[in-house]
Amino acid sequence: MKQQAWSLGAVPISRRRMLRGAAGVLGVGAVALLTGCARPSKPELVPSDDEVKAAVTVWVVDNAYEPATVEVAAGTAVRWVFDGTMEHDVVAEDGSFVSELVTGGSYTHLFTEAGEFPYDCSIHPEMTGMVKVVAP
Ligand SMILES: [Cu+2]
Repeated sequence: MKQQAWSLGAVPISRRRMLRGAAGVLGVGAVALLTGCARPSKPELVPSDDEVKAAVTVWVVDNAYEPATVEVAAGTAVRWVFDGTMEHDVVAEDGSFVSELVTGGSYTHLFTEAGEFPYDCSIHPEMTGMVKVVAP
């Protein structure tokens, strides 16, 4: 008898806790969605220069660019070949070359001006690379 009174009283409290817990989980999800949408990091896609023969190939694997640093002469192209099992992309810090997120295929960019062009993968911050373009 005594125990039943306790459990009757306890049910609404635990139910309230469960609701609050669910609201908390939903809140975290909403924040994650918002940050996902609000993330300004990925600039507009830049079409691949598929018709240009590349001077250098960079392999995009899980989770690295190999080699991470390449040097080419101005007027030549770099081709990235996607060879990982996960999606990756190539995003120049200055937005001058930006590929789609893909698991295969390739992306080519023709470098016309000398300079240093750091880039990374939009979903794997640990994936960083550098294209050094020197005067021909
Ligand atoms: Cu990646």
